[in-house]
Amino acid sequence: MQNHVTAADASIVLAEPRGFCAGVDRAIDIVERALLKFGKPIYVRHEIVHNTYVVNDLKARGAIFIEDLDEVPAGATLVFSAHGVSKAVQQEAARRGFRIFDATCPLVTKVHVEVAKLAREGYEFIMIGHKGHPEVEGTMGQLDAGIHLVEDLDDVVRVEPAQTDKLAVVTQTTLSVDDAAAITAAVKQRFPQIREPKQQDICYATQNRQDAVKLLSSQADIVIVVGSPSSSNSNRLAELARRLGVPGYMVDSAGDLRPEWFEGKQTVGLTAGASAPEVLVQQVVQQIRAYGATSVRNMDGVVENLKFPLPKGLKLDSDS
Ligand code: 0CM
Ligand code: SF4
Repeated sequence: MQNHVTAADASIVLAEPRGFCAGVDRAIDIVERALLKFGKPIYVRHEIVHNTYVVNDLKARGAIFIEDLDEVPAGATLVFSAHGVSKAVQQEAARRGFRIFDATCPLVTKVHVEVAKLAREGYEFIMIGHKGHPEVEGTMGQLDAGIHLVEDLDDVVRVEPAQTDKLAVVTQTTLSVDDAAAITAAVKQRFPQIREPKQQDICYATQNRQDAVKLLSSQADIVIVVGSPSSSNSNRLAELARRLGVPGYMVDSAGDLRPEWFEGKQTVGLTAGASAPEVLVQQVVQQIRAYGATSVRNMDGVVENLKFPLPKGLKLDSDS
């Protein structure tokens, strides 16, 4: 027991909301139900959500995570991850005759639908997002051409659409709300006629977790974010705390915590990305208690009640 690393009577403040969002709940539920209904193995294209614990748990229960459809045998059951897939992947999977369940978050699908609809009307797109992220590949891959990625303000200066009469902007769902607003403003300055979505593409879960970290950072001497390195939305939370002048660290599990981070700290803020399970948050709480924190309280925050319906074909006998 490493007592009194923190200040005497240090407290832990838990952000609200934190952790699983409706899209992650649904995606994990789809893999679990597929395992129960069809038996193992169930193939999953890409990590179902970007979390090491979730992926390892499903692996142990018979899920096989792949990146390339060549790795999936004929006749297999295949789940697309919450981040979505390109049209090419969708079509190739259908061509190969797999039994497919699409765990793409409905809020990502909404962006895909908007892109396809406006493209039919002759629009080109500026997409704000992180290069190489599977959601960006999936959304850009809704079209063969005419969708241009910008990652930062420099890219906005460089981007060259073929025409500017019919131009629309779309974003990845899990960006920094503030960065996305600044990049969108620059895009609008360069292309004043550009069409914006009615509602921003950044999802409610990303927005709410960032709002909560802003509040948490005003109360805490350090902010810990539970999340895996590949998780965009989790990274944005730790980055936000640091931008607000509070030391912010992301940990995949309690084992990543370092006692020296907590030396003399009075208030420890704790949150979790949309793909990080609460069990890991509780293990982190236990470890910070072992460093000397004596109390835990929940911040006030937005209550999330959203629940997305499952795709057809996954009803279980145990469902009432
Ligand atoms: O997009 P991001 O990297 O944040 O994904 P995640 O799996 O960590 O979070 C849930 C989602 C989506 C889409
Ligand atoms: Fe959907 Fe947002 Fe959750 Fe991603 S973070 S799964 S877009 S609700």
